[in-house]
Amino acid sequence: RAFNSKAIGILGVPFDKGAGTRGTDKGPNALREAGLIDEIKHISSNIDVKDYGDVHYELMNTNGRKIHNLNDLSDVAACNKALADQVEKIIKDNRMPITLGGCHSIAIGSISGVLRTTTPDNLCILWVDAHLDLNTNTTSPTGNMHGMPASLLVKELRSNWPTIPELEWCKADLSLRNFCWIGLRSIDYYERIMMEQYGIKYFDMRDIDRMGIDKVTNAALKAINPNGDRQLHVSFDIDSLDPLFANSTGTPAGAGLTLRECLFLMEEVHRSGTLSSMDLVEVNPLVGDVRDVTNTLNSAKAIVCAAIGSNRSGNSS
Ligand code: 5AB
Ligand code: MN
Ligand code: MN
Ligand code: MN
Repeated sequence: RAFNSKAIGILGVPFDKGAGTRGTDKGPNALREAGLIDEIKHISSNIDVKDYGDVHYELMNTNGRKIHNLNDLSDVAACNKALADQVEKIIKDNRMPITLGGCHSIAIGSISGVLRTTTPDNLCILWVDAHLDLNTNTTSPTGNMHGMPASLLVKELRSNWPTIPELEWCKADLSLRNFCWIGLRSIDYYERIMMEQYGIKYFDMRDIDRMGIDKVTNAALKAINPNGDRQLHVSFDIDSLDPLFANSTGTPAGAGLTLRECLFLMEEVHRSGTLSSMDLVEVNPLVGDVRDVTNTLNSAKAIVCAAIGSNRSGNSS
């Protein structure tokens, strides 16, 4: 398997219905208009990037049975189903998929697509976020599905979910043991209980204060990929950053990661040689003023570029 492929596939997911705030559907085009694709091309001469455009979806023909506390379930389910097909296709084209959100509910389709090309044991997930995103419809205080993607992807929580006909296609059965979170600082009551119950691996902002980002990064990668033989998916929520660097997002949380910490993290991810797919989510160009939006887009572009080889020490090829 080719890790750290120089061939990249960019996929826009203009979708905001998993969030309580409108506007993440404007994320992909804002990133393109800010020059993301050109910046990727400039990282090195042997990078090959293809823009697959945006995911489109049509609502499924279901009887529309309402399920408790899942806002806009039909849209979330249909969008993610179409997204999973596209991600699978990009990987079969021998490219590394990078999905541009979109709200974080799109990790359901993105990771499901990856799982059609590998086994659950072979895949590990680094979830960079202020939030845990591990709610179910019974624990969520909001019903917003961008706070639930991780729990729909893991087998340990399968029995906590009702049968959801529109998500029947989502067969992801990753283990929570293959997940590690970085950047946490806003955790719901029931999420905290689940963290303890399942012994979830994480490095929250307190850990980063104590250990520093270097030790945290390497401990996180080691925790989910001890022998370095698994492929890595990074699900990067822009709200992991401090609002100073990424204010244009719907659920900001103060006292977060600096851009420098995030660049270091993603440079290390690249150096690990294990990155095989990535999401960059929750950029919302409708939040804040022009300066906030520019700032947020610049941070997002730098994070994507660092993940695929842009290095602050310089690039020589
Ligand atoms: B994001 C909250 N935990 O479930 C919930 O931005 C916020 O993808 C979720 O991390 C934030 O609604 C979801 C209160
Ligand atoms: Mn978040
Ligand atoms: Mn998130
Ligand atoms: Mn958010």
